[in-house]
Amino acid sequence: MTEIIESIKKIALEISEAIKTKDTGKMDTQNACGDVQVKLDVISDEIVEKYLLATSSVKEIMSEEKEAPVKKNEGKYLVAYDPLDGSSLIDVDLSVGSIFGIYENGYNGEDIKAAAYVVYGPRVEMVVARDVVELFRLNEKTKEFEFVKEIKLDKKGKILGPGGTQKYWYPYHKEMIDSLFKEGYRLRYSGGMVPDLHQILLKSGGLFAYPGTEDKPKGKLRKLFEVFPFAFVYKKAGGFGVDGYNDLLTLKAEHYHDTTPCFFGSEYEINRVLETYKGR
Ligand code: P6P
Repeated sequence: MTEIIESIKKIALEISEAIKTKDTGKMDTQNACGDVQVKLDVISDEIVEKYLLATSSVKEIMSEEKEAPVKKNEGKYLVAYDPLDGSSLIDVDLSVGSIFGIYENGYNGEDIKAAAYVVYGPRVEMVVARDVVELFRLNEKTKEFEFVKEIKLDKKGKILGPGGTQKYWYPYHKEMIDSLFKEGYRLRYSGGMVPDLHQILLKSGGLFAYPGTEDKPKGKLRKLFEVFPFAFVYKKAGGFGVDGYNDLLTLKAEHYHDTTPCFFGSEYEINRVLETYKGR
């Protein structure tokens, strides 16, 4: 596992350099999820593949950008990753990220054994979740990731990231979001899952919601590459990740690019979600 984390540090260094120097333009292609690709999506995916396939403990890699996994004849772990999540935000200079789920024997929620993500923002930061959740920050001079602190969520927070197209929210979901704002929650939503969830972790609490909607009943965010890794991080940080009804890590992936409604946050906010969705 340590070997994979060390490879992710090298990946993060190379992607952060690419973001600063490479063309942020769009391709005329779509990825396996149907998202329009930017050139940096392809470049980042190539960087991840290079390092993970050279990591002996990695048996298979599955990219959000691809239809199928790349398999090896050695190794123990399966790594599902989103090489550059929120890449469409790069050309407006907002923070983006890379997300890694480290699995064993399969890609269901129960199979995830560790998770990591990288935020490419004013600073490059990396969070690694194994038994605990650790924050690292890139020292731009030494090019080393330095340990900063362990991340723990409080039982309640103050910020709220309400994703999804509001026009298509179910009425009971809208009522819940409105009631939280009436309680004084502050709107914190950039459209980048990685910085949005990183902010709630570093502010020690709150709620991020990407619900099922009338136009997308199964939500938008992908189980293997986005949802299960962050559900693992939040759980290890003392928070919760649910689909409105159940712990996200009890879910199965019906196919590589399966999606689910998802809510990540502290105890108070997640209890509100479960109360709202109960019986719906
Ligand atoms: P919307 C980025 O495209 C992404 O996959 C996540 O990073 C982000 O949380 C979500 O989509 C934003 O979606 O519908 O608000 O643009």
